[in-house]
Amino acid sequence: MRKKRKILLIEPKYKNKYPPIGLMKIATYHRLLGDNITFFKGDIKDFLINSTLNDCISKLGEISNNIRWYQIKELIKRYIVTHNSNHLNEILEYSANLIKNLNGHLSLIEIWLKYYSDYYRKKKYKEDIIFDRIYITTLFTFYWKITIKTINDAKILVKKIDDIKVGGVMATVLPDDLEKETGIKPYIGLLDTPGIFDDNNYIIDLLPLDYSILGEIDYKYPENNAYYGYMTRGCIRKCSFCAVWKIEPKFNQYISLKEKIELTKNEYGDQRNLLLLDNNVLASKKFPQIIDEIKESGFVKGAKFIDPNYLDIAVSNLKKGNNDRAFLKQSFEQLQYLLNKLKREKQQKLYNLLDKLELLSINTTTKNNILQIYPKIKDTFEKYRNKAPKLRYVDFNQGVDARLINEENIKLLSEIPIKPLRIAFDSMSYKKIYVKAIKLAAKYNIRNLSNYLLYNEQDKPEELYQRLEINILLSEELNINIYSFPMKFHPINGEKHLNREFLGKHWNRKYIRAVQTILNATKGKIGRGKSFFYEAFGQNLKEFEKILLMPETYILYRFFFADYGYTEKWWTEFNNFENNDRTKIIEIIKKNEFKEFEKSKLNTSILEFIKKHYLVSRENIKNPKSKYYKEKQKYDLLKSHQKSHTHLQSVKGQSIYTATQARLTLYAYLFTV
Ligand code: B12
Ligand code: SF4
Repeated sequence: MRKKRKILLIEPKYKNKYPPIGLMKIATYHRLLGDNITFFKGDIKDFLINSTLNDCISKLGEISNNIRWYQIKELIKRYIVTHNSNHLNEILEYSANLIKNLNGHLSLIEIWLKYYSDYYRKKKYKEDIIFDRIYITTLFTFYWKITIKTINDAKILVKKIDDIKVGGVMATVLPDDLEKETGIKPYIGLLDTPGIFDDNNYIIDLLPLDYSILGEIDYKYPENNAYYGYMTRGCIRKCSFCAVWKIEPKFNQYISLKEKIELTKNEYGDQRNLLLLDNNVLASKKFPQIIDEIKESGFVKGAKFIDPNYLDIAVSNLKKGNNDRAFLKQSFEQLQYLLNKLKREKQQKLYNLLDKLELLSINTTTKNNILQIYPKIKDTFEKYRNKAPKLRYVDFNQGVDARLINEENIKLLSEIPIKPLRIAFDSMSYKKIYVKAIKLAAKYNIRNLSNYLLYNEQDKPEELYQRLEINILLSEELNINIYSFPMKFHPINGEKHLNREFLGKHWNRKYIRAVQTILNATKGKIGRGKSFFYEAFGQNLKEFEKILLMPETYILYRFFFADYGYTEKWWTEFNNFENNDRTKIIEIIKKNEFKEFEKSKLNTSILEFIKKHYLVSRENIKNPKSKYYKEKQKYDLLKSHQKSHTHLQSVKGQSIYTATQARLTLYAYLFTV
């Protein structure tokens, strides 16, 4: 029999919305081969300290099992990392108070604590923590630094560098740069041929996802209750700003999904939504089949989802020995859920049982004890688990191509619970096509749209305003909800492609900050609501430009600065400058560096103006000693009185959604920042 291999899957410590689908497929592949898999998201340093800490705690547990070592986990960790004798004494004191019969236990505890601290600090783990193979996924190119560091740090965890496999989006877009920095030749593109890593016939790209690995880590992906997949691959186009044609060069018209959904459902439980990452699904000639299969997989209009019994799923996987680490955690979380649901005596009874079986902390939870408690509580769990039905949605997350929308395919899309429908509006040159597409969607009663608006590429700032306004006006005219999702362009190669600092030729640092300041306050999207839009972005292009030039803090706390007269003073003073001076000021503003500009070439009135308005920072608003802080406190109080008054008015039925309310809504948004 082939030896079980130790496999480590790593996702670097960047923030991302979706789970690492590539690694989930690789996990399935190695599970099919019977290997041992560990998934980790984070820095290698954290990985090393956590595994040393866990080994240390289980050793201490062998010495004395009546101490809850996990309760002083942080203290033990601090000692391991620092070797500080104060921490050691604290742990020993804590232990002495709890061990009834000391009998040499304390010196054993001390020996092992010192051993693990030495082990970590002198990097002795180098000999022990060796994996047969490590897979590291990569995503956005602007996460370059953190990704390269993770790859280089992971080298101590393998015998030879060839045992590290790197792939995914960034690795495919920048393979040469990656090899230069790490000495590792990455895998380019998809794992869509057999025998890539071993001598067998599995095609990794076609395997179902292993959802269980997600339970091994604490990071919660914002989109975490969905089937993820592709029903097509690649794209028929080659837009200059896009990396898809490098990552998925062949356009694959149809990839079946139903069977994978069934498998996932049986192994890991039903998922609520369907999240499809297809780049250009409407380009597929098999689009009608795609829609049919989506429906057959349970995603018909009005379909409801009920959470499966997560405890049953966890226990059945524990019994099969599928990923104990993840399913122990899932069982523990479900028991905690039940404990919180129960009341009074029932709750106390369960508490006592959990206490007896050491199931009150994840660190003492064992498979045996879960399997022991399960028959005793399974009926109660079934009774109390959440069974509230929720609507299911389908999301073609990358959007559909407006140029390909027609009566037939939009009708088909309207037959599944699509929410939201995403149609990119990347340039004003597509205005006609875009408006036609939106009108078709509305005709087929698709009412929720969330549309990507690329900016900072070839576009001008005013075109962003115009596209936003078109969405606002269309929402009103067609009585639909179009969310606008402005997306800042990041190049995939050339200048500044490894960070997020690229500036489009018509853009500058200040304008980008201004747009982001408004967007941050609304969580990145602009919803329906004419008055709201005009308040936030200005009544017209002229006002929009004024907002772009406005000091950032004045944008952030818009109404406070306006109502206290600061904004007006800024604007009047700005306009009072001679043309020449105004040009100089605009140059400084666009660079958005108000502390570090060449002061020597400027007259005092310009310097005074910049200092007075552009050096007012968020800190000034938060600092109790500053005049802005005091004024703002008064202002907030006044506004909260006004707000309750407006609320009263609308309750009486005198107003539904007035401009004042729109202003207050924006005000509320802006103040949550
Ligand atoms: C889904 C998606 C998103 C999601 C989030 C993705 C996530 N994982 O969290 C959302 C919608 C939020 C998003 C946002 C953005 N995205 Co995006 N996104 C994508 C998309 C469609 C898929 C990325 C993904 O998750 N793939 C899942 C992969 C990893 O799974 P897979 O394909 O099955 O994996 C195969 C291979 O990759 C490989 N593989 C994968 N991992 C590994 C590991 C090893 C070891 C090996 C050997 C192989 C391997 O094998 C697998 C099996 O065949 C890609 C386009 C594309 N088609 O790839 C764009 C893409 C990655 N996004 C892109 C962009 C530009 C963005 C935005 C910057 C847009 C914007 N202007 O706001 C934002 C950035 C968000 C942020 N964090 O700031 C660009 C990347 C550009 C860049 N510079 O890196 C892409 C390439 C699209 C494009 N138009 O060019 N995005
Ligand atoms: S249509 Fe979309 S996916 Fe295709 S190349 Fe253009 S931007 Fe990329």
